[in-house]
Amino acid sequence: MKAADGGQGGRKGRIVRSRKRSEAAFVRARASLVGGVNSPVRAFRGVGGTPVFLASGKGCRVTDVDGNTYIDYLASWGPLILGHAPAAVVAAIRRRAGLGTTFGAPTPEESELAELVRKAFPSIEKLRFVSSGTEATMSALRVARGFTGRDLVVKFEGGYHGHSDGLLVKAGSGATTLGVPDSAGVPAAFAERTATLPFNDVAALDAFFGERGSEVAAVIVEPLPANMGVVPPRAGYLERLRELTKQHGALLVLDEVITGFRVAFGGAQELWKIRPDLTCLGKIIGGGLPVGAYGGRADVMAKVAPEGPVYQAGTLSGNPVAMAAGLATLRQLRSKAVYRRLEKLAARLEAGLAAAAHEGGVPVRIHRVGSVMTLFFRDGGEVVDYASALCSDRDRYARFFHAMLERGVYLPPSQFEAFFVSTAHDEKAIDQTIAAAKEAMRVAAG
Ligand code: KE4
Repeated sequence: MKAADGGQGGRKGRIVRSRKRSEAAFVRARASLVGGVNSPVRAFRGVGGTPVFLASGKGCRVTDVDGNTYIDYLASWGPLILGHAPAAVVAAIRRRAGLGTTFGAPTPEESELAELVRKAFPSIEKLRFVSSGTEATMSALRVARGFTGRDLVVKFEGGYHGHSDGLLVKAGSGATTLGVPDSAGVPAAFAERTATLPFNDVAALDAFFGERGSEVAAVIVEPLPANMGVVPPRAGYLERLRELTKQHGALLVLDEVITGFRVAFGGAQELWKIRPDLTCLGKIIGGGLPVGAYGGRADVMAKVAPEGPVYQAGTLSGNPVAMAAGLATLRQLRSKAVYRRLEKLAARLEAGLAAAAHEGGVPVRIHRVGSVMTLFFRDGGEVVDYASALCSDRDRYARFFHAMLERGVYLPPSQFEAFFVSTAHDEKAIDQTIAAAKEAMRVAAG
């Protein structure tokens, strides 16, 4: 996609000087790293232009290799609910690393973090730490298949659960069908074990379960989808999903990799009172280091090796330094005041962005739950699922993204991701963001 001209358009308020070092760093990176990045979405393909190479972060701000500073709403795609390099987390990492970084043997910190997770998520009776959200969801579905003896898994269009083969699937023709691979290298046989339904469509759920409910091992769902942009579930939708899975002996797997400890200390299941059979966690629980987790009903998790026949393992699972970072992070989230603060700041940002769009005559839809939100450049019509999210104006988002970047605000480089507010943001940073948005909306209007 060619670079958007957002940064070149409206010049007012631009503060970013040059990004020559990022450009040089990108040339160098591409010589060794595929696409110059270690995860595709970082390559700015969704917005065009050269990715910004970052040098450091502190609080709610990051600084790039050219010395430009930005107010950060990417938050590393979600983990940094306390902002960058929070003192207590850095101290915990330093202290633990000095005692040895990994043993491949059990350490007490793993039990400490597991107990904290279980306190926040009463549905998690037993769990296992892994090193990414992908590992968590992949393992949870293997356990669900092992426990039920069934093969079929259901996911939703626009739902993203990491890059394991069985989950890189999109619906074939029609909205309810056997999946076809969404990536080269995924055998059709794998994809055929995954059905894909449209999100927020109860009729589609009822029809599918009416026909094939007895074959379903598990349904995996982001209770608050954030990988098609943030699309809240309609009232009663998750409850119906819970009823149908129970009725047909299928397991309900909530993928709370983003929402866990984000929308509430106990995630979306606390907010919306849904008790799943299994939960997948990641991002925040590692406090910025690689941690994922899956867990839930003790009778289901008893299937996992070494207790049961479902194998799952990992050299760095439960890594003591990552456990220390996770513990230091979650300990700071235990007070309700933290979530009230996040709500206040995020509501201020939402209102300011809506006002900026209105002032600029730009139609938008803003979806927000707590400190996670998406600003859809959607002209008319609701965004209730993947199909309607795809109707958003990606070029307009790209112009807005670059105009904000030029004004010192770092947003996710894709219309179909989420902004995150952290406890390190304050009213001043939010108001600076809104001032930049007022100008960027004029650029976005094109
Ligand atoms: P990881 O394997 O990237 O740790 O987690 C996969 C995953 C699982 N479930 C949900 C709901 C997720 O959002 C993710 C990963 N999120 C993406 C961005 N939304 C990570 C960014 C990237 O791929 O670089």
